Amino acid sequence: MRNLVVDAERLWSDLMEAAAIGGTAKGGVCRLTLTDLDRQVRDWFKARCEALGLTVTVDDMGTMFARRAGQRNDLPPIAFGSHLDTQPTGGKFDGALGVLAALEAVRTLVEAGYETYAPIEIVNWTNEEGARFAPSMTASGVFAGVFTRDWAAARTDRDGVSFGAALEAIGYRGEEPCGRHPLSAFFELHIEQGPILEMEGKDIGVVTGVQGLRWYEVLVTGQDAHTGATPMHMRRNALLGAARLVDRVDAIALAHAPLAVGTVGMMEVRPNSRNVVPGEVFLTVDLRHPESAVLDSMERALVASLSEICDPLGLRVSMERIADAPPVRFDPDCVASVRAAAAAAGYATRDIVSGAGHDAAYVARVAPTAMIFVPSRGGISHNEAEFSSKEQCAAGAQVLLQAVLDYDRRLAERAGREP
Ligand code: HGY
Ligand code: MN
Ligand code: MN
Repeated sequence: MRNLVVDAERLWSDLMEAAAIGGTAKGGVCRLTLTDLDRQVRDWFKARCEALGLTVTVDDMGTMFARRAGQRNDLPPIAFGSHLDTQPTGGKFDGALGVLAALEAVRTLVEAGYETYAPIEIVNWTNEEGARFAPSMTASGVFAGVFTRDWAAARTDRDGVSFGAALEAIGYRGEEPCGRHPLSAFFELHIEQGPILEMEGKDIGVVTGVQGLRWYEVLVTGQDAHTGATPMHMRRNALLGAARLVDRVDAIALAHAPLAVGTVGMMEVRPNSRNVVPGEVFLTVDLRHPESAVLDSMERALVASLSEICDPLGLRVSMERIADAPPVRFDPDCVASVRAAAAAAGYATRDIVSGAGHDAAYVARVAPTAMIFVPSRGGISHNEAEFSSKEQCAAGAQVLLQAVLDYDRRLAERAGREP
């Protein structure tokens, strides 16, 4: 591709401007999905796309597509993007880098007057994080047929607000049925969110796949009781059971070392009063591993632990699996485009399987897909201290641009080769 180079300063300025929408005192970002802050960043992003002459459409899960025409507009677009929602104590780069690097790539093409063969589209997927509405990657999951739209729209946050109501409230429920939007390919640039690239001194991660993840919701039920007047042997302490479950999830992951991870990230203790023995606890479990068979083994151990721990304590316990995203291998042609783009730019690379979940993991079910990683300082993410440098962000954006153009060239050549 002729010398098309993204503008590092412009990208960084966009990243910092977006980070100010929901910016926190500690330098992070709290911009939960479908809140007014999400609406503000969506409006900001839409205005920037339209200023570039892009056509912005929204589907009925709120996912945004910003389109630039190519030579063959009868072809499905090559899409690239990520998400603009964050964790409650999120960073400036998780998700935003992938969306804004795509914006910068399109700006570079517009300035150069470069017309792609296929149309291209920047995508902002709704609710990648799953922090407010579980599970994560909801919109890309509906897009890929993993969840039905009605099931997703009915998911509620911990205050009982539904996804559908929140989407209406911010004015981003589009007309297009989610999933009726064929893509020629999808590329996602993301921060690694782990320590490997930095430890090995690599500039770019050529992401070959994503590990599997399963999310569960657990309810432990005992009996509210007086902390002073209730003898120990008469208690049905839901929090004691929950605490032992937290420890057991950790033990299950360690028993499937070295690649397994297991976490209880959310817990609600009721009535949460200092002098009441807790009668009910809600908690979440997040299990991950690159192999489905190991996830099955971890799940079996988790299921067995419920009665093992709760029965002796006189507790009732129920568990629901609310997400099961199997391990994903990305499309070889898309991965080859990423590799070629990184090599052309002279970056040091290594192949890597993503520890974190991403929209690309679901999109890969319906379109050829690949991802690009840049290093995270100290491997820290889902943390207000999350950081990648201006140069690292620009390197990722450059590879993203060139990977899309490489894939676009392959599409054109394939068309040229066909009778
Ligand atoms: O959970 C994840 O891996 C992603 O950050 N949503
Ligand atoms: Mn992310
Ligand atoms: Mn995240």
